[in-house]
Amino acid sequence: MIIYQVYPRSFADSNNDGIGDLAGIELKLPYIKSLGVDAIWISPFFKSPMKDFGYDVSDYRAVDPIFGTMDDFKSLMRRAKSLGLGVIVDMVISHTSEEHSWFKQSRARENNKSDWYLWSDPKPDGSPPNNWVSVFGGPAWRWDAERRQYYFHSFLSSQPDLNMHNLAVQDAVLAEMDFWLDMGVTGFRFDACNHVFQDELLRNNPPRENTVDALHPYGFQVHLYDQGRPEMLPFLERIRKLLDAYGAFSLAEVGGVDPLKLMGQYTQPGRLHSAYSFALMRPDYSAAYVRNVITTLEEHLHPASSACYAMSNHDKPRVATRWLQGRDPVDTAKAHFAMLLCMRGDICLYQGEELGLPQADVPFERLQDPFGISFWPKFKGRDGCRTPMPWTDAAHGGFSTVEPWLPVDASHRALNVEEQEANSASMLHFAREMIALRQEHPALMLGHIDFFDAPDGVLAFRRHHEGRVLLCVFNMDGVAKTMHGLDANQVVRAQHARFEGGTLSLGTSGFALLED
Ligand code: TEU
Ligand code: CA
Repeated sequence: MIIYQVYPRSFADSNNDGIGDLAGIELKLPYIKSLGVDAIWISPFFKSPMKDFGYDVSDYRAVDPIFGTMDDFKSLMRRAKSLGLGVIVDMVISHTSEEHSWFKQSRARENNKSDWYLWSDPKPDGSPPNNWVSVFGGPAWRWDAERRQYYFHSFLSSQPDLNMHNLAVQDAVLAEMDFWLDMGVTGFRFDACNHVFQDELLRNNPPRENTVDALHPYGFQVHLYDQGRPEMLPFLERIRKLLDAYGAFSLAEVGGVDPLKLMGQYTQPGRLHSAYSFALMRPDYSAAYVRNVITTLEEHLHPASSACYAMSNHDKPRVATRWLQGRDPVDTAKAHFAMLLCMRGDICLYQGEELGLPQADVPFERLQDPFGISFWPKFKGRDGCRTPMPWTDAAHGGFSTVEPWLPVDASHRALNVEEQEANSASMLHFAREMIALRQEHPALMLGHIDFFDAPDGVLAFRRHHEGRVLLCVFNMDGVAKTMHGLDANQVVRAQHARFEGGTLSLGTSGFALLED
């Protein structure tokens, strides 16, 4: 499947309040369909105090008024269905908002929900039960004056973690999924899967030796006990049984210590359909790095399974900036897009990736992301990839007439959809062409992948499917490259490339898909 991720706050604003909404998404469904993708995944639009912009859910069964109503969602679903687009919703099950009624009852030890969250007594000196720290900074334990205990939070202190060891909590979460499956959704993207379980004994994490690339204290310890726990596996099997009753799809988001290994475990038969990590969203850039990610992942996957690749999302700097390396922005964005569309399994595209949008520069005064506000300027947070979609050259990129919740970057206005539609050489036209090419070549989605030797800086692999072989070669270096003796006859698609008599010459950001 090719999945297009919509970040609802920033996609399209139907009522001009500066914040995107479900009715806005519905209006733009024909645009999404025109890209040729199979489904949309909408980041959380449920009731939420928005401390983490929807990833802090206070009611899984209600639409937050900022995004519209349940009728808006039903209408969006009907339109998507008539267009043949799937709708994947985001299930945030590692934690809720502190405003969720479950947490309020748990804090008050009501309704048998006392241990629905991870509560623990302080140490004799009053300090937290162990050394766990939160992803967003500071200790992962917060003292609750009402209950007179600490509770655990992987992310913000306003996002308490559910105690998934309790089967009643698992049942409750499965019931929330059932609610959406009943409404006919295509499936779920499961948020932060590596954070769903913690060690029941609350053992201390060991310190990490190498902390040079640590952004903040989260990187100073090995997260053996607060994430990536094996208890997740039987729970995934329970989830799968429910999904199968509806023929629904599932995609895990996996971060943490050894995400590629966890992805292999999570996608074993009987568990989830697919999983993606942040491996191609890191600043690391080289053909060798990408080859290593794919090879390692393939080694971890069950022979009957596949995973999902993504280069951008609402958490990481946009790929057009992150991997630019001083080259031509449009050519480079095209080469990376083509590379992504040649990966085995599922693909996630993030809104604006089809336009080649660079990371936006959001000034400190306009920052919204609490993660960025805490760590500025060492880490500027996630707002630079969350700014509104530029639809036209109008003020605020035609997103809304009022000032939107995050500013539209001048560089984004210049890359607006309307102008790219009018220019056949644009990134947008190229993106459509590449998506169509993948949909026409089952080898690209399903084919077995094997790498072959290439000059330094060149990523070269074959995709095999039903006796056909497709060669995919990408120059990821800043200088031209030549390869000899390639076993192919014709060029399927290429950029800055010449292929003659088995010899392939690739310029900067050059690539070629060749067939025998
Ligand atoms: O992000 C998950 C996330 O931040 C982790 O993968 C983390 O980086 C890693 O495990 C650290 O080792 C998701 C959402 O995409 C993000 O927007 C939310 O803020 C977060 O979960 C909390 O819900
Ligand atoms: Ca709105």
